[in-house]
Amino acid sequence: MKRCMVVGKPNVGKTLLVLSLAEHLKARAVDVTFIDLSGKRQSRTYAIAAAIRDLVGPRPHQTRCLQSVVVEVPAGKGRKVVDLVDTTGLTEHIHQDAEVRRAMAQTLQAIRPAQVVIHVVDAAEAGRVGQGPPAGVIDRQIADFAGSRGGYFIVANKMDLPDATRGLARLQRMFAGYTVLPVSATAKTGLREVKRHVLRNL
Ligand SMILES: Nc1nc2c(ncn2[C@@H]2O[C@H](COP(=O)(O)OP(=O)(O)O)[C@@H](O)[C@H]2O)c(=O)[nH]1
Ligand SMILES: [Mg+2]
Repeated sequence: MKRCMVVGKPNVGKTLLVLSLAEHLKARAVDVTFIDLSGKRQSRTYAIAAAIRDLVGPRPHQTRCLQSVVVEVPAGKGRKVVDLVDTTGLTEHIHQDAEVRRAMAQTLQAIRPAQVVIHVVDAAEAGRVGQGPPAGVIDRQIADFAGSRGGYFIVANKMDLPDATRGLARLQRMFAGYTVLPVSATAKTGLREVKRHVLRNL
């Protein structure tokens, strides 16, 4: 099965993007498999709305382990099965919580074998930061680490918020040479383009 990883800083909307994408692909329910740090798997079936309620939130590090959602993507006459993998937010500092540190290491290890890596950045935040860079050191590092091969692109999320348009332009300048797609996981805009980019790289 092809694997598509969704990575980025905490709170940028990775989990909501995965679930909105699953919904866009006409999944009515999602089987979420939680892969804990010892590699043990536990699955639960959610209606999309319930998954959003339980798994998305303003609290950073709500996602503590790899969460995998298997979706079928219409491709030509057939369908492709894709494992959408939601991950723990990456930060540049060494996190005080050992469980979060291990979850970050788990994320980094899973990036290499993935066919597609979606790097999510908060466009509204990028538009607000004044003179500073529109994205953090960790975003630069993710692009350097995952962007050197095919199948990598950036999602500028939260385009429904004020300042996001300016943020998008700044991100496109900072990440010149990479594809940067404007999306709102909340308003469900830009998802068709994301789907096309995922399919193109499978
Ligand atoms: N306005 C807005 N808020 C969003 C969007 N995507 C996510 N959020 C909010 O950002 C917060 C973090 O979302 P979540 O998916 O848990 O982020 P994660 O930590 O990257 O997985 C939640 O309060 C979401 O409702 C978006 O496109 N627009
Ligand atoms: Mg999350």
